[in-house]
Amino acid sequence: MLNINELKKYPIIYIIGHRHMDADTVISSYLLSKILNKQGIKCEYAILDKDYNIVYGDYDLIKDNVTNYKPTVIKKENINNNYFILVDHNDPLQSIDNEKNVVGMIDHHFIDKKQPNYLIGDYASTSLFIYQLYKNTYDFSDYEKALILYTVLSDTTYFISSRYKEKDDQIVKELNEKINLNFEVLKRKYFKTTDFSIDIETNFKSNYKRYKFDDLEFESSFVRANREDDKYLNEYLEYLKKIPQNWLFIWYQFDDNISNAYFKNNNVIKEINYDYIASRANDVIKDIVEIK
Ligand SMILES: [Mn+2]
Repeated sequence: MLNINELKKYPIIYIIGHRHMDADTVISSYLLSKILNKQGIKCEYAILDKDYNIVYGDYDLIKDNVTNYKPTVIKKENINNNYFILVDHNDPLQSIDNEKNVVGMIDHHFIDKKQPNYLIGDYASTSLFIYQLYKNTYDFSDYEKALILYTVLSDTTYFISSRYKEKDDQIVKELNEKINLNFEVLKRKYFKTTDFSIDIETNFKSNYKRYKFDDLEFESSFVRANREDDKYLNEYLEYLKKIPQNWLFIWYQFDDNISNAYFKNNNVIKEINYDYIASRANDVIKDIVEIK
């Protein structure tokens, strides 16, 4: 758990997820602020005034189910005067772009550095990790338990991704014991592949993140395709060839459950193929850091 006495020193702390928000970023920031408020820490869940849009794939899931989401909006020019806890990412590059005002972190992505008050858990979603950390000290409501289950559905693409492990499945069963969400119904309603009628510039940047590991810096995005969308793959690879920066692009295809990762580094593109839906954070990024 985060060190409460340490955090009580600050007049107010803003809890913030990554840019281009998904369900886990939205819900983790919301939940952690409720939990820490109960423990006597003054904090609010927040977003920045720029680039804090919700990703296409999670838009309806969030709009329909996170009914009371009203984050505090922090202006970019006020970042330096405030303190932050990062959730669902561990590199300030993906949010406030300022390391020294970070006073805590809870995340589930690959990290190459360790610090006190930085909690990194090997769980399917950050919200699931938060539940595991605080379930004995905080009384999660049924509404909050449902929110946590949505984050798992989103972060594991409805339990298909390699990110979803036996340990996660146990906790999911525990969370769903009483509320009985029907995951099949939710998948039919909310699981969306990429809309390939939209222009390539927009789609190519969907699920965008920036990464930096030592001297290796790159941007990344992915699309979700059906088998019949595979005809567009070449167009996307041509686009990847043309952009100047280092880039990791992943083509997920959900009829055959395969992942094709294309990593462009110093203008050389390397391809890694997976015969499963490979988690960007936990499989692909690790492989890339090794092969670079
Ligand atoms: Mn997440």
